[in-house]
Amino acid sequence: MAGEWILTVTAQTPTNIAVIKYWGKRDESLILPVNDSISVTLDPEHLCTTTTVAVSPSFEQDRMWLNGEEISLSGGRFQSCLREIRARATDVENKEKGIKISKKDWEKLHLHIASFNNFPTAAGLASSAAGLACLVFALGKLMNVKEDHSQLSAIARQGSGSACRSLYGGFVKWIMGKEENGSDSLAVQLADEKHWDELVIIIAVVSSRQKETSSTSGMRESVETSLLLQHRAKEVVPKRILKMEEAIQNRDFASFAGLTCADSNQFHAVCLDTCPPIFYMNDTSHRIISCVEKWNRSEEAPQIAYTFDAGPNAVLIARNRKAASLLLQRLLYYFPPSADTNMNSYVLGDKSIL
Ligand code: 2P0
Repeated sequence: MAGEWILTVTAQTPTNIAVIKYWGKRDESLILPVNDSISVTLDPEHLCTTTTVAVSPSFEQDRMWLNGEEISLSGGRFQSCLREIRARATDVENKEKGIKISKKDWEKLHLHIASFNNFPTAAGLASSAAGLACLVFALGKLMNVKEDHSQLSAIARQGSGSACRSLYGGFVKWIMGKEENGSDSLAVQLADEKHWDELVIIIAVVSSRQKETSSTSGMRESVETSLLLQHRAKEVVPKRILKMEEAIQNRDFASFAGLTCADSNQFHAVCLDTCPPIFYMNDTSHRIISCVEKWNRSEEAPQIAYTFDAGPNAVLIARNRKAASLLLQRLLYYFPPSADTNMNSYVLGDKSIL
C-alpha cells in the first residue's frame, strides 16, 4: 500500500419519515428502541445526503467536513460506526491505480469524509438519518465490507436510531430485536419504492428554527417519566405495526392514513406526558391537523395522512396526485406565504404538480 495514492467512494442516501414512530431507547449506548417502527424512505432526489469517503497513506488523521465546514469526529456514536465497519473491512485491490490494501492495513489508514445535504439546513429538515446511513454505506463500500443492507443497518443504528431505516428505499421496518448486544435490532424492507408510487409526500415547513429539545434528550426524558410511553410501547405499537404492514401490502390508504395520523398524535401525546412536557408542534401545526381532519371527514375516504416528527413541520402524504394538487391549493389558501406563518412547501416525489 506504499506510495502516494487516494481511493474514494461516493454514496447518496435519502432521509426517511416514520409513519409508526420510534420514541424511546431501552439501551442508550447501543441505541436499542422500546418498540418497532415503520418508515417511508423519500425519493433520492429530495432531502438526501451525499458523502464521499477517501483513504490515503498521506492522511495523518481522520477528518470530516459537513456542508464544507470541518466538524469534530470525537463523538462516541461516530466512533462506534467507524469501529464496527473497520472490524469488518476486507482486502481491497484497485488494479487500475495499482493499489492493494490488506485487511490489517485498514487499522492504520486514516479517512477524510465530506458530506453534503441537498436541502437547506436552515429549513429545520436536517436529519441525522440520511447522514449516518450514507456514511456507513460509503465506508462499507470503501472497505469492501461483505455485510448485507440489514447488517449494515445495525451499524448505522449505532450512529443514530432512525438512520438504520435509510439503508433501504420504499417502506422499511426497524425491528427492535431481543438480543442484549443489539445484533437483531435492524431494518428490513417491507415493500420497495415502486410498490405504492402514487403516494405524493409534501413537507410544509412551518418553522425553520432549531428545535429546543433534541430527540435524544427528549426520548430519554419520556422513558424516565411517561407512563403513556410504557403503554404505547407494550400495548399499542405491536398491534399498529401488524395493521400498518397489512395496509402497506394492500395499498389500503384509509387504513394507512388512520394509523399514520393516530401514531403521530400519540407520539406527541407522549411528549406532553413527559415531565417536564415537551412541545414539538405549534399553533400552525395544530391548524394543519384540523384542516386535514375536516377535509378527510368531508370525503368518502381519507385523502391525506399527516405526521409530525420532533418539530412543528408537517409531513403530508397524499393518496394520489389529484389529492396532492388540492392539498397544495388549500395550503396556499389557508397559509398564504405573505402571512406571518411564512410557510413553504416542498413537494417530494412529483415535481410536475408545481
Ligand atoms: C422516528 N424520530 O421514528 C422518530 C419520530 C423523531 C420522532 O427517530 O437518539 O435522531 O439518534 O436515536 O434517530 C429521531 O430520533 O434519535 C427520530 P437518536 P433520532 O423517526
